[in-house]
Amino acid sequence: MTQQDSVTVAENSTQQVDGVQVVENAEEPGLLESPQKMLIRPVSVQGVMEHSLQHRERVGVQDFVLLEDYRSEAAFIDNLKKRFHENIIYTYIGNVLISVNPYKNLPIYTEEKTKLYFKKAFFEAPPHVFAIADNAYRSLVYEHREQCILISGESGSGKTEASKKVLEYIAARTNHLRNVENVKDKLLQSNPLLEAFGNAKTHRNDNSSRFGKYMDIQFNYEGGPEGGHILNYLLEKSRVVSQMHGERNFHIFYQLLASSDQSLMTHLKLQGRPEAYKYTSDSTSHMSQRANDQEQFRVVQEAMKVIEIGESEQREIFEIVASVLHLGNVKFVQNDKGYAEILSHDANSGNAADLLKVNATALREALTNRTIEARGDVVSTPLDVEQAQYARDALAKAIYDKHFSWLVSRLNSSLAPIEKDAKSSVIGILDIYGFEIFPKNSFEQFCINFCNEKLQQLFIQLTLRQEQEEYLREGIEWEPVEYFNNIIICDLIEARHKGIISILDDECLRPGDATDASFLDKLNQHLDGHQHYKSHRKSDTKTQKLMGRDEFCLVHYAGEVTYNVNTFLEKNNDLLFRDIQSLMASSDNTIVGCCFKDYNLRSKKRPETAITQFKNSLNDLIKILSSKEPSYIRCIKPNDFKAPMQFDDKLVSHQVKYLGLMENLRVRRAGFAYRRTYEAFLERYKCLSAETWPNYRGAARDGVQRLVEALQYEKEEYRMGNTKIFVRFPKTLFATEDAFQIKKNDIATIIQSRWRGY
Ligand code: AD9
Ligand code: MG
Repeated sequence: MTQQDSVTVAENSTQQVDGVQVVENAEEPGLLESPQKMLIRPVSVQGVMEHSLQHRERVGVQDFVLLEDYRSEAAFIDNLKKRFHENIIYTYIGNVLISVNPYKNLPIYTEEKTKLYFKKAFFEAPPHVFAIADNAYRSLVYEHREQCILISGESGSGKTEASKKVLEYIAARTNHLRNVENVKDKLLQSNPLLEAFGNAKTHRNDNSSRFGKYMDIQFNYEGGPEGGHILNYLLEKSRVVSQMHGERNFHIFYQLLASSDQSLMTHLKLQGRPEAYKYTSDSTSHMSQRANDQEQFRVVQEAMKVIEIGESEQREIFEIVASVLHLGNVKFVQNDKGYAEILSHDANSGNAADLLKVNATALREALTNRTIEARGDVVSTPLDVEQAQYARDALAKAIYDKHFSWLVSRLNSSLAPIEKDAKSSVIGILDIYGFEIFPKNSFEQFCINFCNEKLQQLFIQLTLRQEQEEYLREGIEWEPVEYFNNIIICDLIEARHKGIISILDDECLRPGDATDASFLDKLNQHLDGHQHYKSHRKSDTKTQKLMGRDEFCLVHYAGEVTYNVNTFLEKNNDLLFRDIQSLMASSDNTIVGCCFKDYNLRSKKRPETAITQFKNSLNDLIKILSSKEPSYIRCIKPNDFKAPMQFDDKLVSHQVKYLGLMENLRVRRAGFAYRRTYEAFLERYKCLSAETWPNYRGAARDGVQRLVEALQYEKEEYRMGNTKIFVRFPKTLFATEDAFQIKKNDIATIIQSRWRGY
């Protein structure tokens, strides 16, 4: 920030950059900029006062703890909206960053802005994702505390963009260090690669991540990045075989089809048009995106090179992607016995088999028959057309899903540090799906919302813990805060015997006539009466009247969600017929072989259900996160139209609720609204007392004590901690700030007079 900016608020200006309209945002100073710096451009007393008050009127407060009416959601939203319209998308709640998606390029990530955050204390510069990144980096390097940055928010709110900014900031921050370029390149290039395979265009986001991602950046003792590790969660594999109208399959299918590499296309037996393939034919918008897909394919190939995925591996990856497209086109006809058959001239199954490097006849057999072992006898039963289609789609999903996990592990082996430093430490970044409430919610939403309950639980524990620890460290008496603890909902879902997951697993493992309906019956039997569970049987509230007989409702911390139980059992069982599994395990495509090799035909033990696997990986994640110091970025989507400058109050209010922001603010404000180190507080306000200005040489704590006495703070308004002053009410701070603005101007006028030679 220039010195001029720090006194005056820049007017908005519009300019063109690379054909994109960018709007210069109104600058706001950090709350703790040094007064000397602010003296440079004197303005009239009236002007300064107006600036100070007007500034707050116009752009709101940069930390919600400074809101006078902190319990009012309307005031909260009003503050967000004011800032949003001034192109200020970041605001704090203490050390939590709230980010509102601007849906346009703002010049706030330039090299100059990046440098503004280098080695800055949290409140020395305006709220920014870079401040979060810098704070985490400094705590890691100088205080040796492992960090994690948790990013949450609904689809399209800007989580992935924020996670990329964190990574880019860290790359820029470590520019001066030796031998890190290669690692940084790999870390940065992992994004376009994973996005190609794991992201898709949805109604809510043109580049929606369809998987959860936790990435560790590993640092050596010098603070240089030395490697990384990625954990992936629950890829939305159903997208491989069908998408909602107007949405797309994963980007890579279209990118590959748009490739201009003719020899590759011939090798993959692809015709080059998404409409020709069942799995990619639903989307209506591919023509306009073809050029972009073509360009992105080059980006993906480039990323693969950086990650050191060689040509033969690349070829195998594309063979898998192409095989899925061919599989989708495999057609079944009903033979005279009523069973499914693949016509002999159907080239699709042959193409798929060739690319998957399995025997073509064996593939046809596996797609139309099912082998069952019953009391020691192995019996092969033919499938009807519907069953065969199900088997084909299940295979396509399994291949894509397993190959995606393989890709992540391949990335990990490339990102693994060459020489792991014994003292290496990590910053983790979590970019995971936000809470989902759709008109119709299924198994996937159940998993995602369960994940969000767990993260909310962690958030509550850690925020309260941090707050409590700070009070303890500072020797200030802890004032207990009342809050809603969602552990009751986590238990409802995952408790060992009567939890929803265990009831679901019991039904999935029960031999005989278990169905989605019998699962729902069990839920109602065991959970009716629980304060967070509602069955369709009781219809005393508005929501329940709308509930169908195949639905149940959970009262999540974020609100009520009604789930439809259809396909819960099937999705949780996630079965692939054994013939298909063993065939894939025999593949000569090394990746396919590797993906299915764990399948053990002899094993009597059932594989874990989908939800149990997810629950276990989630609990592992919570353990990882709990061991680190967290920072939070809460992302908000301002409208449903992917449009700039539109702020939909109702939509935002909904997100403020389900991100638990009011609760967060209440906890943060329960004690003291504002706290700063004695040094920082004194540095800014020392001019307000004759005892500390112009020269003060004593201890900072004593200086602050004299200052607050001079300012006539009441006893109830503040506490003196070991290293910080705690101010209870925003109005106390604002009065001090206003006094400071006036004083600063007085001094400026005096200096100005001297310059003029008076
Ligand atoms: V999802 O849950 O993966 O569907 P995200 O990750 O929350 O979702 P994403 O980061 O992909 O959303 O942002 C959606 C789009 O909003 C981006 O493609 C950008 O076009 C736009 N966006 C998000 N953040 C910013 C920003 N800070 N500046 C400009 C932004 N545009
Ligand atoms: Mg995303």
